[in-house]
Amino acid sequence: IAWQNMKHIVVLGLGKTGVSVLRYLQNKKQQDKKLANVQIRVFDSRSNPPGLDEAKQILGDTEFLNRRWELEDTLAADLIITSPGIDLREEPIVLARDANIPVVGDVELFAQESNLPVIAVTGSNGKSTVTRMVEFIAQKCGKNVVAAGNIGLPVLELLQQKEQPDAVMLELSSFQLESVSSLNLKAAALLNISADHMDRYGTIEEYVKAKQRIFTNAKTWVLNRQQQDTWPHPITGKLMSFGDDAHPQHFGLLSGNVDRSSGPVAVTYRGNVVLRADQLKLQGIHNLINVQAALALCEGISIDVEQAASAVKEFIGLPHRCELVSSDGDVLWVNDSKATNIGATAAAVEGLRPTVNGRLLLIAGGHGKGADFRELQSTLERVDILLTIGEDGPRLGQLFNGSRQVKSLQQAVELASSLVQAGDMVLLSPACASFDQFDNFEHRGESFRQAVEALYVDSA
Ligand code: UMA
Ligand code: ADP
Repeated sequence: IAWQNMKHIVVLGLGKTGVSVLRYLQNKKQQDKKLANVQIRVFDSRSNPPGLDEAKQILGDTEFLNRRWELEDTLAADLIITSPGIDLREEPIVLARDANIPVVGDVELFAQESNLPVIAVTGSNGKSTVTRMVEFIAQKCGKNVVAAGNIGLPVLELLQQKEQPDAVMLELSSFQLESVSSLNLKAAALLNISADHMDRYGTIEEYVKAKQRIFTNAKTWVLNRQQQDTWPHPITGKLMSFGDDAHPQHFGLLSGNVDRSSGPVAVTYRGNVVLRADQLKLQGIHNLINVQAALALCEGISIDVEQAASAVKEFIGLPHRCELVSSDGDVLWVNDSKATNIGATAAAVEGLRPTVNGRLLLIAGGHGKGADFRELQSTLERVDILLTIGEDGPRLGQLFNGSRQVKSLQQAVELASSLVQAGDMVLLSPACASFDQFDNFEHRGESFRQAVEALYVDSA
């Protein structure tokens, strides 16, 4: 970024990212006199933008415009910094790019301004789990590694802190990766691809391409053997793959029997067992996959694999991801509210089904983000009862004989409780975003937990 020639900077979007960008720019202006006269304008089109109160405290001489940005706004800039929620295909942004005005996100800005060692993960599902897992392992192994990015802490905030970490573990969304080009990574992982955010991408190929940008300047490439069609070509870094099978050089899983029917029993590295599945506090094959990716990333910042494998045993996972919220009445109630796409729900059903003695009752539906639910067909065959909620519930229900649409999540829980018996599992794994009925996935998960708790309070 050519700061010395800078006169006008335009920041698009307030929110968490916009606030972190403003803070960074204001500090930079204070530290570098040559930037004192740079004019910063921040735009947000929503009537009550999320970070406004915080932003007001740091605005300084920044101009805040509570309106949609037009072409003349973007063309007047020497640098445009966008929030991930903003679609780069918008005309004022496309035309500014055509006019050679640099358009960057907060992650690209961080990449150009920081020398910290960084490792990163992307994928449709499991990013946050792997991010927190790596942070947990590293801390247990005596390294101060901080998680940032899509996980909720905008990465520029790290540069404001006095004490710098040993390394940064970045969770990156496809939105963030769209504008990243110079991020140097010690190791980068692409966990998996399943259709998501199809309202923002024309084709699945475009979505995959955005994700693959994570490898642009990465030393070690951590890739999923079960999805080789998503691998970038050519592979120019050191390949370290993971998967649900055994592998002599890379990470892998060991099965309990030869035909693999009993499922995996251990994680292996270069053919040697480093961790037994029953030593983990996490459930499901997808988490054995996540562990492999986390170990590979840790190796990228020189954390010994054996030591990391020992540390991960204590990791308890994140709330709202296949989280057991109650086993009262011998019925298992599992909150997987974070399953906002088909891939996550498929992983939950496939991963949990073998652990259920009785029937599996699934509660799903919400805002489908343009997804083609037919991809869930084979997963739904493993479900015994389907209750649907939300605006796309009926579309999902069409795929399942005898499914029942209910108005609210609370009603779904009440109906479920009248249908289940000891040994059954009720799984909330919506395969949809939550905005149609809730503030966010946490709100949805909490509502589920409360409705379940109320059942047993009432019956006590
Ligand atoms: N805005 C407009 N006009 C628009 C769109 C947005 O003015 O057309 C404004 C919004 O009013 C908002 C601002 O732009 O004030 C910024 O919005 P944002 O959606 O980019 O949100 P942030 O608060 O900056 O949060 C973002 C990520 N959000 C998205 O990518 C949508 C957060 O990921 C991330 O934690 C945060 O940066 C810190 O890096 C959330 C997310 O949902 C968890 N991510 C998606 C996902 O995981 O599926 C990708
Ligand atoms: P992300 O940050 O990518 O959204 P999370 O770790 O928050 O990922 O998990 C999101 C959802 O995906 C949860 O429902 C979780 O159970 C499921 N999940 C976690 N890891 C995987 C994986 N490796 N493959 C498929 N689904 C997964």
